[in-house]
Amino acid sequence: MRGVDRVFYITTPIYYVNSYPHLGHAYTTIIVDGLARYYRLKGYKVYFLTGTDEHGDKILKTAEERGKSAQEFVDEIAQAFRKTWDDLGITYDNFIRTTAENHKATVQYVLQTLYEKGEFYIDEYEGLYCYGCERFLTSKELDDKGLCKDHQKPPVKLREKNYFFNLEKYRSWLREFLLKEDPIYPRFYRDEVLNLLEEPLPPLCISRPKSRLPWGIELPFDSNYVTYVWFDALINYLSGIGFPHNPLWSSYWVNAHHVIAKDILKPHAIYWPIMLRALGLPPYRKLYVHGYWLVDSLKMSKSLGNVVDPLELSKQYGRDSLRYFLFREMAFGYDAEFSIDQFLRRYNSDLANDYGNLIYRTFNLIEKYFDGKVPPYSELKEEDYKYREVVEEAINKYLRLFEGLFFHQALEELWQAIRYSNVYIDHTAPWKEIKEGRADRAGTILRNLSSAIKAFALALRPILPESSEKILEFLSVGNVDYSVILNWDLPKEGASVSKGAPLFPRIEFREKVESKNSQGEEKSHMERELLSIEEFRKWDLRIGKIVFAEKIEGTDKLLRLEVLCPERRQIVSGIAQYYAPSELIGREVVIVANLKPAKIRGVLSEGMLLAVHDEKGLALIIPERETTPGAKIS
Ligand code: ME8
Repeated sequence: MRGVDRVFYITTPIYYVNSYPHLGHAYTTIIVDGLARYYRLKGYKVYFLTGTDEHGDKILKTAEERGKSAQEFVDEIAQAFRKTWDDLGITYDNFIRTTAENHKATVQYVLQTLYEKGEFYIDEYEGLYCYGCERFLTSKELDDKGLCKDHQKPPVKLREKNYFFNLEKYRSWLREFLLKEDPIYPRFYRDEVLNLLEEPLPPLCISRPKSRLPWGIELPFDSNYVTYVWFDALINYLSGIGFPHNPLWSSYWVNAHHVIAKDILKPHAIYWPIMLRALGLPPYRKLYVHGYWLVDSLKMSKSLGNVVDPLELSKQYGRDSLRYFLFREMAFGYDAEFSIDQFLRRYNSDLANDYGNLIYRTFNLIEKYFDGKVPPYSELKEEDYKYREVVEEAINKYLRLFEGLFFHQALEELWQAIRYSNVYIDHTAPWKEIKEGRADRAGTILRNLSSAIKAFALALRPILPESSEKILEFLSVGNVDYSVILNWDLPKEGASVSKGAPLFPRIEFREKVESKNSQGEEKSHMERELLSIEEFRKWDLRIGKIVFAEKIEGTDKLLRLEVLCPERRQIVSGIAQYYAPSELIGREVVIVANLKPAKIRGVLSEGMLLAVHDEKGLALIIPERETTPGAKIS
């Protein structure tokens, strides 16, 4: 492999210090942390940069409002960001602040170099200036009332002499770079930028008169001006690795990756590559762009006052639970909705029910029947090989998908194998083997499971670092990397196993349930049709365990399910738009067991699954803990 491929440089945006960190900031930082951990596990030399953006008018104004000096104010909030990342266990290598001397020196070096190359010109310009955006706006950036679309405030007419950077000169190069190198992911964001590049690029005003805005980095060639906050901020990606004087910078820069949300696509996809090109430096390798976290369909942001505090969530439910939710719930590139109910639902179903249970059951059986030592393998049976195949396929898919930033799909694949593990343990029933005197058979099953659990824990180390570490410790596996992920001889025979405390105890919570009539008013008992207990008793409701699921060809709503109840029966269910077949295997659901069999699209259906349907979509009814297939519900 070439040298460049063994280093991995990754950055978050540097966040404005006009407010405290919220879940949106934490998302980007946690995703970058996950990627940094992943590449470290693959043996790369990783450099992870984050930090704070501390200049500009907005920050000066906020400091004044709080009765503080600008420096005092930025010190305080920068410290809050750093503390949040430390408390969340973020493994950054450097925290850059734009008010630090080394950053200022790099910005001035870049400004001077570009000035000497003749990239800037001075001009008198009259335009509409938005103090929120801290720049002149074009007519396209105003709404029909003449307000700034982002800030919903009228821009101010300003006439000023300033320095400008001719971006248009680089437009055709940028188009070619975006098309040839394909650096922006997901690709629809690249296409959005290509669309902007259809028209000439207006010059970028890179200065602000000091008389109007003193809080910035002085232009080295004209002390009457400071530089534009974005020009200053983007350069953090170079100053953070020691550009230009520390020779290390170039070894990292060759494999640079930036992660941002879509709000700051334009400066990263247009200004930044052009600045690098003008400097004579290669552009970044990849720009990864994610969507917004929304609350009740609105972007989570300080100005809307709908922010969620990531530290509170992690204190209450654990850092790993927060990380799991963020990786699992957002399809990278698209918006996702945050709600505490969904957070807890995800936690209970995936972490407490599927993963936590599997670990606890397996380790408990080893403690109980094998004296807490990994048992030896005896002869492996067909079902054991089949199980290994399912695990190997899921792990390979997971790693591929993770690397491509398809995090939610990666986790879905892995969970398919985790759920299947619970089916494997149920079917092979090692406790029964023990009781019937076949301890060697039980040992083989439990060793197979322990090795799969090691693979899951290792695979999940970038996402669930703390619990993975604990699980590997419980298995006496130690600090291993991805090279042993599918080694079925690890953990070693005879190694100690302890079950420890449950890693993800279930959290009881009450979901908000609405019961309203068509006028939106609460329904009274009288308005509802009432059933007698005899009528209710006619319903044969039972627990069914889904052991097979597939889409019915030629339909987009229907799935064919095979359910243990306790006998195996076939059910056709209209839930294909809400659940992938792989998500369902191993799940326990509630079924109506005494419905007359019927044919749906020619396929026999012997029962019905119960589910709720609300404004968020459809959710299956599942028992609160693992139960027995066929158990009656009353
Ligand atoms: O733009 N959903 O800083 P900023 C998801 N200083 N991510 C969100 C989010 C949300 N609701 N809200 C914020 C700046 N973010 C500049 C950047 S970089 C050279 C300069 C995250 O404090 C997301 O990463 O406004 C977004 O791009 C960033 O915070 C904006 O942070």
